[in-house]
Amino acid sequence: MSVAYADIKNSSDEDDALIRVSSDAVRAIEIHETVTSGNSGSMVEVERVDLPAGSSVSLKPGGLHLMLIGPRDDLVAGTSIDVRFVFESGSEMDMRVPVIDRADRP
Ligand SMILES: [Cu+2]
Repeated sequence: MSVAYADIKNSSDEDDALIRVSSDAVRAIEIHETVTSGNSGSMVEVERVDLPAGSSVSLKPGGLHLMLIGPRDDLVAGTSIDVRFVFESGSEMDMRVPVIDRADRP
């Protein structure tokens, strides 16, 4: 399982939310959040990431991340994939994000 991170900014003056992420390079992408309790960490899928007007959110190790499900064979750490972010407002954003192998550890 591979993981990817990105910084997402809502530069409009309307509240928005990230609701879907996809890429031709993988079968599916889930938005996960790493939840740490005590010494152990686990991941939960999140349905949406709220983006109030003018705010930004960083997908980073130990927090929100993109879980790449069913990657192509040649998808390895160190490469990048084109990812489409779809927002509640209907807007879409294409971004090239680096792939990190098994970085879902908390
Ligand atoms: Cu995950």
